Amino acid sequence: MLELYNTPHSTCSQKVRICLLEKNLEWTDRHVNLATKEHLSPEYLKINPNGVVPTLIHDGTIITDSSVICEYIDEVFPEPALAPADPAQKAAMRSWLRFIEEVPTVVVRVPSFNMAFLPRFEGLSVDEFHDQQAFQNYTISEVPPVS
Ligand SMILES: N[C@@H](CCC(=O)N[C@@H](CS)C(=O)NCC(=O)O)C(=O)O
Repeated sequence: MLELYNTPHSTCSQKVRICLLEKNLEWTDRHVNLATKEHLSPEYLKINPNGVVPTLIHDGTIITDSSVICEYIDEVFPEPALAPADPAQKAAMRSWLRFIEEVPTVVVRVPSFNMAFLPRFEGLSVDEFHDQQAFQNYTISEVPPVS
């Protein structure tokens, strides 16, 4: 069974959904609501201590990080192959994956944050801002260690 914890507008989630679609795989959509900070809940942090989407659970095995998930899916479900077999071409594919992670994903984070999250903080005092944030109801010791 494939379960994808993801968010519709998240580009990292979209990457994995495209991969699942290309493979014609059946998967269960586990919607994570970033607006209500579900990704920072103790339950979600147990499966992804980084507190980000997406996370794949395949028959109980947890895989995090969108590019790692895509490569995992491609290896476990080899047909149709998405990654090239040739090592040099595979290296080029990985360069593009890394470029996407390090350049456009990072660049889009600022306007995304400004549009999606900043309005929620407007007019809050520092104390109100702290009260509104995650981790307010549980201590850091409850966050599971990265294994
Ligand atoms: N390197 C990670 C990045 C994941 C990531 O940053 N996800 C974003 C959505 S695209 C997220 O969950 N953001 C929530 C937050 O930062 O609070 C991946 O590719 O899976």
